[in-house]
Amino acid sequence: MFQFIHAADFHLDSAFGALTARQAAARRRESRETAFRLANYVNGHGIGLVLLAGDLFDSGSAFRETGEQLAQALGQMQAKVFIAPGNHDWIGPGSPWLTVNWPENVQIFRENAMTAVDLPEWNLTIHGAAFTGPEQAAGLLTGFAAPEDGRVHIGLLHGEIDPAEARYDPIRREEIAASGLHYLALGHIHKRAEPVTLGKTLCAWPGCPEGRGFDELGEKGFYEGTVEDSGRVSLSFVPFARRRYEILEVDVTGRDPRAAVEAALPADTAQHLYRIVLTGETGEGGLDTGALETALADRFYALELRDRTRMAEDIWARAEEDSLRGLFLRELRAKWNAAQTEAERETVTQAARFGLAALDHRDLG
Ligand SMILES: [Mn+2]
Repeated sequence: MFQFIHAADFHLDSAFGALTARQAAARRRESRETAFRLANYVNGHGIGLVLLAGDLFDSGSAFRETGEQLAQALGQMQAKVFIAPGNHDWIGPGSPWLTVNWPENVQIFRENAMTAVDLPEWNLTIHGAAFTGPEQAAGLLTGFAAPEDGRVHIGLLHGEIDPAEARYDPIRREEIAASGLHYLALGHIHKRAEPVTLGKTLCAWPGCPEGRGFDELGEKGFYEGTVEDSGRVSLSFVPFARRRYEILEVDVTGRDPRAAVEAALPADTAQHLYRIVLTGETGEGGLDTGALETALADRFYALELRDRTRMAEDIWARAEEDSLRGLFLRELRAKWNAAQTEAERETVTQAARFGLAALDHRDLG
């Protein structure tokens, strides 16, 4: 019996475009630390085998320093480390997989076809292959079958199962079922998938260990697996992200917006990145999102407020007044009714707020 971890898609040196330059730099630094944290985990939990299923770098020409840091972190692992490069970190001229001096415990699959490495101490064979270009139209598992030799067989690949387009190592379910593998460790899909069993092969994507934007939400991490002598593999997910991206919708109708947000927040948000979408109805002044953001800022690592509120009905009710205000509101209400999209309605609502504020000589800030 032995234990392994299966991680993928570190995407080191990602741009983190949604953050300020200072925070983006900090996040890049933190993402490079992920591998060192992983080394601590591996050594602290007696993990002997580490499977990394590609896209560890965000591009084929990652900063040399980033490659060297990863090499250093992997070298600290008291484990055998296997890497199958993916579509972002494909093997080619200038690639860190070729230019960096990788430590002895690290083995990188460099061929564009399945090759095997035997690990007799565990009666185990690891099979893997590399992307050698940004796309891989031919499935790397096509035609593969592990020998029936009484050993445990594990596959390591970057790819997708039954995709609509054959661009990133298309793997067919039947091919997995026919592979004879006990476990197939996959990378590429950033959202963790529940493990599936096809034939006798268990396969899974761990997702990325850290979210990089509001399209990579929630808890992130890796899989930890146990392989019994029979070849039976059991998996559990280990949450590992230092920071999470979360989107929270808060209805502020009839409430103080700050109190409504604070009531909706879980206890531990200070390390995380939140987008809070404010919904419901507000008074005619609307929300002062700037002030609200300032008031809430120190509860988060980063906060983004989105105002999706609409003006309360009674504001529009005054459209019947025989006044400049009534005339103005009637015009806007007609536009609001004719609006085709939520965005257009929002624009009209904003116009009503600013217009009413101007008519009342109020300052909207
Ligand atoms: Mn990928």
